[in-house]
Amino acid sequence: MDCKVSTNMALLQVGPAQKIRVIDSHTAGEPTRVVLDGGPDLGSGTFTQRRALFSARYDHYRRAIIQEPHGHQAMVGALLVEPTDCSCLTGVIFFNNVGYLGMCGHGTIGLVKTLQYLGRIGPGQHRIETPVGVITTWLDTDGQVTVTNVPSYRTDKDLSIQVPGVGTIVGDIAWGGNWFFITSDHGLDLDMTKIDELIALAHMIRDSVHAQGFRHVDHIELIGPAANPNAQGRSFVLCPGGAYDRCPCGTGLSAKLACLAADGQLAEGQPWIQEGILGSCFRGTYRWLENGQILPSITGTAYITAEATLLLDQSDPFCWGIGQ
Ligand code: PYC
Repeated sequence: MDCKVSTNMALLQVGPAQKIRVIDSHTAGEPTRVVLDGGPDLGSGTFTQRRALFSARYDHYRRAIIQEPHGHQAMVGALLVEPTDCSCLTGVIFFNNVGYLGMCGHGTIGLVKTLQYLGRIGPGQHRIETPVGVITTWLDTDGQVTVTNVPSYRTDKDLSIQVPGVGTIVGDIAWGGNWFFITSDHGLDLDMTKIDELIALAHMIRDSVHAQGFRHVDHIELIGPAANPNAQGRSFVLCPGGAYDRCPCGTGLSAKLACLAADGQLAEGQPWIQEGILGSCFRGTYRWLENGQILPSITGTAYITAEATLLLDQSDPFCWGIGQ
């Protein structure tokens, strides 16, 4: 069969496909897929109701958009929805290979750059509604995006977690838009050459954190020294679906800032530059709120990598994704 014939046959086969239009980007190495058209209609309820509806009735869209063969484990999806707060440019619900996120720092940076790429926004301030609150973004003329996140705080300090086969690991639990167990007490180098060990250890820590009653913790953040002399720390973050965050994790950095602030190790307004496992950096600062929580701001940038139309051919047994 010559190439021309097989190409034509492929075109014939995709005729009845359902289409989902997306823009892909990466923020410091971590991918985001913004859904422009063809996603589920979640109605006009509260964000909690809409996220619950997404999960209960339209979870197959999440799987089709993020899982193989259209996506991959590390990708975070961003479904644009009408905001309920009219001061917001848009609402967004973030999702990944296993479920739904409260907030996503790198995803927000990717979303802002995507909206700029589409010509929908220019430099300046843009508010965005998420299921965990309204965030404020600032798109700079140099392409950097600063995300002023939801209020962040630490709930537990110096928790001793018994990890079978490893020993006791001491760390904190903090909220930065998602829940994190954060520890420097892991004994590993945060280096890509150790990625398999890091993933394995973080999984064991997460199982033990859950077994000790902290089931709400969905991300594990290991902290270590930075390689870059301009950075103050380096992180490795295990995401809920088992992928490691390629970037320094915006919500993880927010949670880390809450711990640094509570320990008096970082003053209000002072920058904390955190590297991720690839060596790419986010810059974080915070200000105190009257209730003792902090308001973190995270700065980074993103690059557009694709404009695509996902084709969901209903005769393809994997068109709604591989996996749960
Ligand atoms: O940047 O907040 C973040 C994030 C969460 C999960 C992956 N990245």
